[in-house]
Amino acid sequence: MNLKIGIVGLPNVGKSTLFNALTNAGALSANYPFATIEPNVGIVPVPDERLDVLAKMYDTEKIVPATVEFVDIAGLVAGASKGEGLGNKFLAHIRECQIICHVVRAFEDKDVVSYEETKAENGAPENNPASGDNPIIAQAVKKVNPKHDIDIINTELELADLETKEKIAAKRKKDASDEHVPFLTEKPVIYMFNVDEKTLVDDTKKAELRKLVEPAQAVFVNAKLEEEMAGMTKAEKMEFLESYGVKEDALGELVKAAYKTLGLQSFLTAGKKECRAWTIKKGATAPEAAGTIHTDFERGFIAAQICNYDDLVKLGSEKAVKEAGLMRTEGKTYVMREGDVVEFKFNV
Ligand SMILES: Nc1nc2c(ncn2[C@@H]2O[C@H](COP(=O)(O)OP(=O)(O)OP(=O)(O)O)[C@@H](O)[C@H]2O)c(=O)[nH]1
Ligand SMILES: [Mg+2]
Repeated sequence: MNLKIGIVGLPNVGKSTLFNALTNAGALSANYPFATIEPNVGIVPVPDERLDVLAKMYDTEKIVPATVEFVDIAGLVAGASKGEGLGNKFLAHIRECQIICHVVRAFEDKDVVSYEETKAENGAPENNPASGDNPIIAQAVKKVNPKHDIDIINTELELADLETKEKIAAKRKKDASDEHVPFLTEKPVIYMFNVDEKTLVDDTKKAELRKLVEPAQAVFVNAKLEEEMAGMTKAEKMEFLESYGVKEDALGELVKAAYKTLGLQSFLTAGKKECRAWTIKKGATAPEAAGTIHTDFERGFIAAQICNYDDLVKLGSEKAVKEAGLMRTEGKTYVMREGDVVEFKFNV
């Protein structure tokens, strides 16, 4: 099972800058709304230092991390479902994701225009409260306004689902077959606030933003800083971030939040040939975990030989773990735990 995260948000909030930083893929990020037209897709390894430790211990030839896939689409605007902006056709790419990362601009930079701001300046279409018709409102939307921005996107996601429901209803009249439709509003959301350096370490301000989206999880990043780290080694990145008082990069933060929101955990396999991390649901049983490696492993499951990663590292080898009586043989009903290092016995 691989994690797939869809990035949504208003135009020019830093989605592509972030996508680039997350994937180092070099997607076009530019200071004009709708810089992104086609969706960008990038697959990156889930950071997991345990794999390096295991690889050393087992003198492993290959490390295979779990992966996470990011989808960056064009910015949505108020009225997207009616074709405003680039419309919402790119949302289809988000339907296949397990989770939505909603990027919200919370950084101040008068040089970076917000879409609502351009619209206000150009005079705006009717029925738009954030319009230039009213100078006071136009003034107000020029200020960074996360709550307002979040509401716009959430409304567009709801409208997109309504549209889908109508389409299904129309189709059902002809064809009764029940199809599973992954509605956008049913997907869990993580809010990623793109903040400036100051806010990054301002706990009061962060608490305020967090409150806007509770009970959803909020993460705070500075897309600009993340972008500057492209090409740095992990150690250099951490040193750079620490100089800003930050302990984790955007990828780490987001993946952690996604695992938590989706109730995921990982288990590890280790050997001479490869060390690998696998993603499973919390509460998955040993045969289900085996099934993520190969369906035959699940069908022919006999037992799992399991030790805890921390024990393994403390004692230094599998042999030592066995001698200490900490290697367990678990059966079909065993519920997997985070950090289990596993070898499956199966029969096909
Ligand atoms: N000051 C500052 N500028 C940023 C930050 N993040 C992004 N920008 C700038 O904002 C502009 C827009 O960034 P993009 O990443 O292209 O925005 P987007 O959300 O992908 O926009 P669309 O694809 O048009 O929807 C670029 O000029 C970025 O350099 C940030 O954290 N701080
Ligand atoms: Mg973009």
